[in-house]
Amino acid sequence: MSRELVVAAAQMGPVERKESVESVAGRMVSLVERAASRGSQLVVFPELAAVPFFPHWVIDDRQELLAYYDLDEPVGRAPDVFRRARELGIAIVIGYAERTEQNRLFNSNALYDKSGELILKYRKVHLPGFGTPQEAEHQLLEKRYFEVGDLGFPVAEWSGTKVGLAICNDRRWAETYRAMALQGAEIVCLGYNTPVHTPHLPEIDTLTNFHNHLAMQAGAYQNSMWVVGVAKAGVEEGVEQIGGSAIVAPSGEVVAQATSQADELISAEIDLDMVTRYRRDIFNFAHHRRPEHYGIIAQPSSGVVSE
Ligand code: CDT
Repeated sequence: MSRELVVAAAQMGPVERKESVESVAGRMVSLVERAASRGSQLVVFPELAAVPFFPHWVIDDRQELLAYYDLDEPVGRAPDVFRRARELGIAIVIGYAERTEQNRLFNSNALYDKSGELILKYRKVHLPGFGTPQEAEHQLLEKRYFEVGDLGFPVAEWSGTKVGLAICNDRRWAETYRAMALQGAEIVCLGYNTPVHTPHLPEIDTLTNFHNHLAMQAGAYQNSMWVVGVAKAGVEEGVEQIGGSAIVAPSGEVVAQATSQADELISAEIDLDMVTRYRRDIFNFAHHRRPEHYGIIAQPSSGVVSE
């Protein structure tokens, strides 16, 4: 029996501070409906989907900051999105800022099945940027506003497959995909907010889109998995972010790609047996991997030779 699914990536345009919660939720409902009309079983939203990417600026007032976080789960901020997804029988992945009962703060991603049950939560491990404000055109204060995720890279069974979650900067790190592939994940869903301009390394500005796809395509190919990568794109609070949302096959090929920097739904029929075929052959971990020969250093340095 072939194992095929239709998955959708719900790219979002900017979410400005002045936009109402109802307006953002309305845009998301429309994307859920478009995904369902294409027969999708899963729709994936970006990192911090329903709020502006607030690590791009300094917030000193604690109440102002906490307004961007959801207690444990993102359902309360946009209940209509979850209600519509349940009505249409579609699973949903959504990135959000998580505040726990103990006031711990994480950049999180969650997978809900078609009945609305939470089946997987992930907390971002690779937080980019700084813990203190920098002299720069815009900030990247994830280390100030979030703790490093404490859940590892968990994987959940869903709809006859195994799914893992990641968030934005995680996609640049080889370990992200490998940790989930070794647990049998066949699909990795991730959202991102990626500025076109990197203040302290402007030489990569022209490469931002290339690096986005390079990272996801390499992760997919080297681990024989499907990757669904979803942007929050366009100019948000003065920061221009890339689009380029993509669905990537285990071959490393991009099978669907967004072309705008606005709300846009892309989808693809994905063959999960492609994962099996690649993992039985070229990427048969049990037969070909040799971790005992990698000489992994217990306390890695920055990797910069002069330090
Ligand atoms: N949100 C997030 O993780 N953004 C980072 C910016 C890094 S700047 C090169 C990203 O990896 O896209």
